[in-house]
Amino acid sequence: MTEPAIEALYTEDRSFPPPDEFAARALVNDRAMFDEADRDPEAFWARQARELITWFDDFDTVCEWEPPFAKWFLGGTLNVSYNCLDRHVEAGRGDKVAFHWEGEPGDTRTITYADLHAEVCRFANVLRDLGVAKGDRVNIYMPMIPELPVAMLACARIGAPHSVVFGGFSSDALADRINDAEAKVLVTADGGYRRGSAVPLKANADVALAATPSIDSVVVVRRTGDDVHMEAGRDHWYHELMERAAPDCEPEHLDSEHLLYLLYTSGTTAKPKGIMHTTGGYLTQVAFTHKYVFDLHPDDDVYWCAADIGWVTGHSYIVYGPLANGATSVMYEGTPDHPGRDRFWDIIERYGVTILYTAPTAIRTFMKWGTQEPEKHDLSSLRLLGSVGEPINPEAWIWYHTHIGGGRCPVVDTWWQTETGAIMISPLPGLTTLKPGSATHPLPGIAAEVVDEAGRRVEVGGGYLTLTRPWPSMLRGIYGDPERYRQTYWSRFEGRYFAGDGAKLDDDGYLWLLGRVDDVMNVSGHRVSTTEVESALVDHPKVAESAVVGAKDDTTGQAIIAFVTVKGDVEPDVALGEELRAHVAKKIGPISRPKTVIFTPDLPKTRSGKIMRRLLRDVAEGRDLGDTTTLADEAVVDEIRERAAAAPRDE
Ligand code: 7RM
Repeated sequence: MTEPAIEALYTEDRSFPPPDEFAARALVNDRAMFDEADRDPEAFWARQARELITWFDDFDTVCEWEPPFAKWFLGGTLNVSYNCLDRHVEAGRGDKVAFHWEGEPGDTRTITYADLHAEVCRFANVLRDLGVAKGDRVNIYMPMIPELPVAMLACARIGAPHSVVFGGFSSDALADRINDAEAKVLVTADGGYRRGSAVPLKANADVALAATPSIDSVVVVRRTGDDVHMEAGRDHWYHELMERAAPDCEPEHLDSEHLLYLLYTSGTTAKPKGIMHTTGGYLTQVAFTHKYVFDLHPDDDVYWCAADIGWVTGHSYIVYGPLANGATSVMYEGTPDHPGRDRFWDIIERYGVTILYTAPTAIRTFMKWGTQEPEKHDLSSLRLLGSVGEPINPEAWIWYHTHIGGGRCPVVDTWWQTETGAIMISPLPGLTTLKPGSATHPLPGIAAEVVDEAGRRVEVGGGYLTLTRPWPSMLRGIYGDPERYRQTYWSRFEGRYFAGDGAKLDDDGYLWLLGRVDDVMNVSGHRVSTTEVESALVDHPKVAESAVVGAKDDTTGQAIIAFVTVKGDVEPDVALGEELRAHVAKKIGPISRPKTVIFTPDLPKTRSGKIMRRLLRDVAEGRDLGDTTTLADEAVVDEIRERAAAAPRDE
């Protein structure tokens, strides 16, 4: 027997079949779609592409695969903005609400498909008037206001790839991304609201613009009304340009492989990678997954994806998927704790949200805040819950299911990446029996396998998660660097896309994501996943959230250091630390017992909410902090460092 790449230690026995009433109404409640896709995956995707998308010209080739480069639906032409807007208006659904938008201060706007269509056509003309032609890149640096999807869809309409940079990023990050894309126009706003104050986006952009020679024009949306510098000849107010623009704009007929957007993923140290997504395959898979994973009934559902559009989750599941499917969505500008910690539950009650899609980091924060917050509101409109971004620990899953879903809503744990473009591994809520903490199975048409160090398939147990077949919404490359694309994703295992994540298969063939393989700990020769130890900690009734790291240790190679955040009313002390160490040993075995437990009010996270274990490893090993540019809140780390210095150690 060779040592497993990652050990499988945690067992979870609870399971949840789809409730009868849910299954009865669900779009998918039998295996026909899986059978069809197994028989002929390309024919399956071709059917989805023709059913879900309107093509100007039908395609003649489903997939051209010259590893590692794929092209989908060749010969086909289409327009994403036509699919998201015109065809719904033409079908008489112009009055249907596309977005119930809510600003953080409490201002609201109701935007129908007809409204959105009109605004997008005008803004597409604005961009053309500024000299943007098909193929030119447009950068977008905006708060979560309706003009953000308008700008994206206007780009899509004229075939100008967009590059959205999350509004929380710094001037430097913005400048790097503008320069890599050589964008011609920047669309931004004076500012946006976050946790009660205005974020000065235009002022940040001005700093970036000093070092971005490709930018000819800047369009500024007035959101906060704060004074901003406007550079004569370069900067223009959105509302002034819109007033002068022509109202009608024919959508470009674009090849299926036309570049739709770039989205930069920040590697921890290296230069950000411009992930390329194209038109036909991307739209097909986001529409497909949005419809079937969320069991969308567009006439009844009010759908809310509580991510930021600056991340891929927002691109695929706030903008392109829901609009392609003609859904009614909620879009919210701000944070979940403004003005109170019940803002999400208040929004759900007021709009009658039926489907909620959010991240484990948010769920664990809600756990920390306590059940009294959701209990203030009527959440009975909810019928389905989703999770994305990190592994969801079984206890967080149960909390979400019980306290938000009232025990009646299936929870779909959806695994995917910026690079995959759309959901890859997920339950189908009317069919799949759920296990809390498992993303369950690859979707129809998707092929995933767990392999060992040598790339041999693992049937049961832990290893590396790989994808073995091209999929329609896969990244087409890294902008300007095909070699880095090959190297990063296709070189570790021959003929396989390697995602960087560990995973295990249980006895029933369910997939469990185990976190990034870079974070796997080596304790006395045992390869222990961070996720499993964290799940064992979160299993304790007093724990809300935890992050564990392996720190160098003379005896065991690495020792497990646990950073723990407790629930709202708990006072952590030395005895609780001991209790937690014992709890982990009992739950998943003595090898995984943390050497030290450090209590901390918060954990360091990226701006999209993922725990930054790398920083905690630096703290645990007493090093200077590495790169903190993607850290959401710098003060958190100082606080943790002080607590780490004071924590009792088990030598
Ligand atoms: C959508 C998104 C991708 C990384 C991915 C994983 C982690 C995302 C899950 C998950 C376990 C999940 N794109 N991840 N979803 N891990 N279960 N359901 O997050 O590019 O920003 O991140 O996120 O490590 O590789 S992303």
